[in-house]
Amino acid sequence: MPLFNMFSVFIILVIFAAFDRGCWAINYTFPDNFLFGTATSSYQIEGAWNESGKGENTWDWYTHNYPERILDRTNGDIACDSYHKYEEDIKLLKELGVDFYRFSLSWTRIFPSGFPNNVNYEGINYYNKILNLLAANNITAMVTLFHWDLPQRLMELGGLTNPRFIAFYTEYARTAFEFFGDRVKYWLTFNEPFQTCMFSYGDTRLAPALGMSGIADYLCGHNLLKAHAAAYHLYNTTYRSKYEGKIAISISAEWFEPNNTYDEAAADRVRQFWYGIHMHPIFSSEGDYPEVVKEYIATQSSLEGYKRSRLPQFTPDEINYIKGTSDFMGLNHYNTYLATNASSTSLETSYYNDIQASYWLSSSNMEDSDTARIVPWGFRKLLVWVKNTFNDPEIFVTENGYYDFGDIDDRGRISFYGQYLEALLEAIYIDNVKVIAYTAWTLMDNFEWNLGYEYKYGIYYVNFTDPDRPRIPKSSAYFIKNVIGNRTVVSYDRVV
Ligand code: GBH
Repeated sequence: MPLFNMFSVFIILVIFAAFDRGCWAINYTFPDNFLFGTATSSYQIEGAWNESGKGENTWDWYTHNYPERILDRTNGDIACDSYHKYEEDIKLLKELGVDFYRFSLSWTRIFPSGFPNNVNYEGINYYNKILNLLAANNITAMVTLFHWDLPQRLMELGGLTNPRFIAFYTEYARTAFEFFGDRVKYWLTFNEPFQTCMFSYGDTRLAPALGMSGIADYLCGHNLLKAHAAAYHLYNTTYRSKYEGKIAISISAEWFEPNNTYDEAAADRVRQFWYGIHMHPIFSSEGDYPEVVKEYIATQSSLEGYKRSRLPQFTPDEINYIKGTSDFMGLNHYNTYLATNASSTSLETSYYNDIQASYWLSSSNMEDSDTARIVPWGFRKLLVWVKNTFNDPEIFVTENGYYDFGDIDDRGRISFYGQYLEALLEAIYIDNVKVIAYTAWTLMDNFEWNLGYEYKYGIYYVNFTDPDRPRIPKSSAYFIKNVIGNRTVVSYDRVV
């Protein structure tokens, strides 16, 4: 039948055209209640580092005292100047059509010394203005309480390694709930325990760069989990009935793929050391650290001559106190690594020796590594792993993004977002993972920590040489806007 033949030819053409467009051919649509947003953090965008009563935090201190530790010797003194330009930022959000905006509070704007007395009302007022304007624009607020800018005075007391941190943090959280709770639908207690502890206290990559791997990182994580649970319980008992918000934690989880089939145990061990260590106490039904993490650290500690494990122990009460303290799982995801078993005989105390495995991005060439940096199947595998390992939690993707070096027509970023969103849809529809929201990191180019301003993750370009810090939409901003508007991943050439 000629009609039938024409139809077949048409279908084949459609399939070829789809593959030609980078395989975004599945055409799933996002579920009706699925949410889209973008994210930023206080130190990375606000600037105004010593204005209106704000106190010094670890990143002010670190960048001012050790400028050479930042790739381009810059800092967040001015950054995107969002302290003065928040109205413009909210216009961008409106333009994109996002459901929510994830941003963080600067602790020392609210308590300049870090200690929970003497609230700085100018700081409160700044966040009030943002929250009111978001509400006026129908944009839901998602607020991170702690995105790395710790009060410097608390750092001098040992920061997160001091158990007293828990009480100071809880009072800070209480103040935030009191002042802002009526307008915040989603709270995140901490951004990324792994980066917060392993990179800042273990390694020397992020402020305060203590470099006490295998000791300070575990102490930090231990207190972080308790502080998180304390804030959760406080919200749960005192504020939830009044404000009906949700409270959770954001955990960064890269995917670790075995390099060889026999490396599966090693790859899973790396997953457990990177994020299982912080997920398991909160999201598993038994609570506490993962067995494999406890076992490897204990063995290694004893070989190194320690009388007890370097990993602190939770009491049974603490295990119960921490278990179940997150209304959903906030997940930050960027890359996929390959992992292999690596038995180390070194007796040097280090987080990395404890793991007895090594891992790497499959290409180390930063300038030309899209095949290594765009690995959508790794994202999908991660989502499935989380579903299977932690009783199928609701997953709120709180960050996902891609850096380049500043193209306005940022096709690499579009390719990244397109493919990761497709993978996410496959996880929802094929693997039945409960993914409820997606957050693009980040709204605009900003201070990328130790990498300064050269590495850019924004979907809006910011001109940092212009004192006015103008924001310009990149191609990816149109792409994201289109995804949100159409609730499906629309191919690039139909967007720009
Ligand atoms: C997040 O950290 C942070 O929450 C956020 O503040 C930060 O701006 C964002 O990621 C981007 O870094 O492996 O060579 O491709 C997560 C740690 C470290 C993840 C750098 C992405 C990319 C480097 N990030 N990594 S590479």
